Amino acid sequence: MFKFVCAIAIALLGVISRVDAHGYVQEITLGSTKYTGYLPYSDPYYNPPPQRIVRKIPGNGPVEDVSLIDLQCNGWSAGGSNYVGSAPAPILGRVAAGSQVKLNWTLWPDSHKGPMITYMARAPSDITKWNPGTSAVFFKVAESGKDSSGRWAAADKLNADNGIYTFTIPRNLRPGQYIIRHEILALHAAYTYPGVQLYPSCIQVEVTGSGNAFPTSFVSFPGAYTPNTPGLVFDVYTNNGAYPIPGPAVWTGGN
Ligand SMILES: *[C@@H]1O[C@H](CO)[C@@H](O)[C@H](O)[C@H]1NC(C)=O
Ligand SMILES: [Cu+2]
Repeated sequence: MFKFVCAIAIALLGVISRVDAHGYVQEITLGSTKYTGYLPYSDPYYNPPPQRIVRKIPGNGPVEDVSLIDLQCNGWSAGGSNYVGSAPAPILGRVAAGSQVKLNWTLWPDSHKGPMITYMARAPSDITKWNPGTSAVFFKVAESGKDSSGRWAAADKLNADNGIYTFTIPRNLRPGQYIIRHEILALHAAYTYPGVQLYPSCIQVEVTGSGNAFPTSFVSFPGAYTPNTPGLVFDVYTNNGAYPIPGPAVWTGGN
């Protein structure tokens, strides 16, 4: 159904700029512990709502304006009083530096090709009360774009891995409370800007360990991307060349 609907949407591109569908992270595995993600179509209907380690998202749709605060942790500025972008989640997960994090995405449409990018930001104090605003606090810890045989992180590799994306918390990262800001950029309409669809979300974790490494340069969300950032405009249908993944270089100091 998803694929069918999206195929139609693609066929109509140029007529329709806002297409359907999409997704979000429904489950997080930190080391060997599983956490349910924030489920936008059921969590809000429980009283009390289930406590999640993921900041609220309004649904499975994209952020398309990179100047909005929505780009930080997903959100919905247009929702007025329903605005949920970056509101802290009540709890946090626990993960040892150097261990793997697995993010389980809902079924991702094959047509929605693009990179998968992961940032972290260290909370200065209690993460359940921290909102980074427009401060430059994020550093990139992982990225995956298009490989030399033309396979994209999303959806080619993601779907080959049963919807599971994996990255590693830098081994020597200083312990503390961190936001993991993870996103897919879907490029099926990104031959011009606006067009790119960004699907960010923020997971709250306590990183444990005894490392003492920390990056020295940071970006903000919004701020890290502009309409002119390489990789935000890219024609996936005709451009067989290399894809420049948006944002700063991956910080490798912890590895
Ligand atoms: C991803 O999460 C869903 C929902 O919890 C679950 O049904 C599915 O088995 C998970 N996928 C994998 C590969 O673990
Ligand atoms: Cu779609």
